[in-house]
Amino acid sequence: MFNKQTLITTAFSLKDLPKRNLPEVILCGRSNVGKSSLINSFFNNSKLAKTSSTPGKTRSINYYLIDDNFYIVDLPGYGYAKTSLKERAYWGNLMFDYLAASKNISFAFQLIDSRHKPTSLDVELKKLLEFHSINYKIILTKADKLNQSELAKAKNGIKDYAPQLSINEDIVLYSTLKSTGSKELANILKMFY
Ligand SMILES: Nc1nc2c(ncn2[C@@H]2O[C@H](COP(=O)(O)OP(=O)(O)OP(=O)(O)O)[C@@H](O)[C@H]2O)c(=O)[nH]1
Ligand SMILES: [Mg+2]
Repeated sequence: MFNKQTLITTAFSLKDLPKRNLPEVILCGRSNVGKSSLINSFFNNSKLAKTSSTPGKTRSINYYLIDDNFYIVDLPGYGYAKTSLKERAYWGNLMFDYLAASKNISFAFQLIDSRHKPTSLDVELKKLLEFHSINYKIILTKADKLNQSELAKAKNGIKDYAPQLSINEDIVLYSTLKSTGSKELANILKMFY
């Protein structure tokens, strides 16, 4: 399981999406939250996804084929203050159209920085996932930056954000530095084997 990872497609528009029908697991969340870093850390492959301390690194929809079983889809981040209005509109439309068009989205992870409250854009995206009946879990990233009681508080905060989620099963703490959360993630992704 999780042996081979290949960047298959870098799509800037919907016509570039892969034609092959495989389950898609999408990673979405604000710019800089750690989507691309999570891919590298989970698959222990630091050269797989491009990451940056400057928000807005991932501009395209990037498909990683995992073994020959499913795609992990790294989506461009949202909410970066310096993004131009034009780019924001581009992101919104791309995301909106992608979520509506792709029939293969099997699961979504919404990543939220464990130190910050969900933003209004997080809420919008979550509503979009719910509108399309996409099952999702929340990943609280950068868990190494908080202590145990702060992490417990962060998890509880998500209960207000998405009350239907179970604290123990649907909210995963993740850290690329401590590899917190890898086991939980593997447990979810093994459904594609
Ligand atoms: N301390 C710590 N830093 C992290 C962690 N995950 C990511 N980072 C840092 O956060 C920054 C942003 O990471 P990216 O993975 O590029 O973020 P992204 O969500 O892909 O951002 P966009 O591509 O702009 O949407 C980088 O400087 C990472 O090193 C983590 O678990 N712990
Ligand atoms: Mg990225």
